[in-house]
Amino acid sequence: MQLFPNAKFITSAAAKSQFITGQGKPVIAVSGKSNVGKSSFINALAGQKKLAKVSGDPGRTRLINYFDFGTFILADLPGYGYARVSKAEKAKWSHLLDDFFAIGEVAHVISLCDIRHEPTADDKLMLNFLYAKIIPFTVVANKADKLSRAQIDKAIGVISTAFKCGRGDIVAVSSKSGYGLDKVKTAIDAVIALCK
Ligand SMILES: Nc1nc2c(ncn2[C@@H]2O[C@H](COP(=O)(O)OP(=O)(O)OP(=O)(O)O)[C@@H](O)[C@H]2O)c(=O)[nH]1
Ligand SMILES: [Mg+2]
Repeated sequence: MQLFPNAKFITSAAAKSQFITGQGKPVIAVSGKSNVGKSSFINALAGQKKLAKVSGDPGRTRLINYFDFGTFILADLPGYGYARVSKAEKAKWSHLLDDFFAIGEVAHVISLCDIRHEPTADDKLMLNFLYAKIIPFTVVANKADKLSRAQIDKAIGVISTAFKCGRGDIVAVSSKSGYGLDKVKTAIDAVIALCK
């Protein structure tokens, strides 16, 4: 299933000067800790296997990768919270992200977390950052294929408590099976409609 057909890779950005601006399309960023499945999620939305690089090796996406999704630009942000990354690398990440959000062209953030685990301190920091910057976001709880329906329901409760948001602000998905991705499309379409 291709929820967003014909998505294309545009470019990778390692610094402010390489950010994509002025495209006349809203930018939707995908954030989340390393290995949570950001790249897999992007591939699942696009219905393509190799659009974004998926890896069992956490911390692989170090750059901001931009994709043209037709009606919007999707930015795959480098994952945070990977313990084996040096202090210098972490500082680089946080400067890159500060610059990225300071440009002010981010319409919405899809904040991915792992449905099986309580949100980490870094997940909470990320959401607090978005609250502080007044950047609207949707929480997407990935890897739902690992849980039963009842466990999914319980996990959404845990995540909403941790993030101090409503259950309705969280979408449970599986980038592997496609579960819940239709709801993400609905949320994205609403963002795009608001930007028009
Ligand atoms: N079971 C299951 N595994 C998943 C799902 N999504 C991703 N994975 C697996 O999780 C691992 C990490 O996936 P990636 O998509 O590379 O994660 P990422 O967040 O882009 O990782 P970084 O780029 O390193 O930050 C891979 O082994 C994927 O196959 C899912 O919905 N279900
Ligand atoms: Mg990735």
